[in-house]
Amino acid sequence: MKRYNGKTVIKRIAPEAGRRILVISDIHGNLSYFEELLRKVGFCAEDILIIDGDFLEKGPSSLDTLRFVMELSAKGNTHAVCGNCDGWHTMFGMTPEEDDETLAYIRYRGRGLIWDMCREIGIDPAGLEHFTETKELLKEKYAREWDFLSELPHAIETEKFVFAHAGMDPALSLEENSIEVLEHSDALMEKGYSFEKWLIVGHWPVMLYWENIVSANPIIDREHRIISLDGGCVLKDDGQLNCLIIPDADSEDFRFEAYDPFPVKKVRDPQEGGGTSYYIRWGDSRVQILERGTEFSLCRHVRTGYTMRILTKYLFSDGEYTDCNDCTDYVLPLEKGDEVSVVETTSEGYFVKHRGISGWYYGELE
Ligand SMILES: [Mn+2]
Repeated sequence: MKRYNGKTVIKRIAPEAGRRILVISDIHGNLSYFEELLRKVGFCAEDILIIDGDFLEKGPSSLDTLRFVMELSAKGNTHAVCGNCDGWHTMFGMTPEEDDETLAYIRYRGRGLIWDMCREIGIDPAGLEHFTETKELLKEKYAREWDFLSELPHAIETEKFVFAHAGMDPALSLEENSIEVLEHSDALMEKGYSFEKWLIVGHWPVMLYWENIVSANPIIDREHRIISLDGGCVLKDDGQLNCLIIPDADSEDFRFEAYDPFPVKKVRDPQEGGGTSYYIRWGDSRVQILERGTEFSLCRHVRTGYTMRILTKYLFSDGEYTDCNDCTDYVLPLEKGDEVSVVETTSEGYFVKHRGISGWYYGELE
């Protein structure tokens, strides 16, 4: 694959003092989350908006999201960087054999930019045998979109900040970093890197950095000057879309807002919470079912031996092995009157989020 060939492109901007810089990453075709979040932060013409990559794929409306990002960018105060899910223009440099691989990938995903484009012009990707001819047709029909994607920088730099989708190697200058490192470094915060300028990334859902609890809030690491933003919107059942708010081009007084679509309710009974808990997550989600029930099943996490009751609908099996969606048995400490957003309502209790942290609540809601 030639996905990451080519020269690293850096865009430099100099935001004027007094303007907010808003940063959102990993929208993943979830246009409604994006629009709601912009409303929530009061996005306006005075703000600078950085879209920190991966605005496409996985969610329901990639093409509409792309068009909205293009529309915002045309106004001059929005700047997008390319993420590993956005660079579809690179498919035009590929061979017919590679096109078949692309088609297999598109089919495996079942949704995304290419599906949206094909559907719009009346083609069903599921009915295609080869992709090359369709690819050429898409090239012609969507010239504006390809131009926009191919012109996206791989990072944006200001005097104080670097915005890249996934990571950076601090031993190299920004230009010397490869496109692959900028767009596709996994688990950046586990590498032990420190940066001179603040590095602001998405890509790796922030909850994956936690051990026993699930927090979707941005992680601000002042010692190493890294901010990690991806709240797992779409990818996690309890995910959210985060917006980092930098109040001024020079400020380190970071704040954030988040949007998720879950109904907000008030806690009626206080709950102490805490205790032993574990977070079973993507990439390490193999479990053994000890006792299968219709609503919950008692499971043992294979790697750690930790046992947890998991919603049966979160379990999936390939016949041989069973895995599960991300889940935790963490019990949230809550006060009467606390606002929580309700992710799951079960016969035993509610799986809720309180200030971005997910867990169980066993009392009544107002
Ligand atoms: Mn990504």
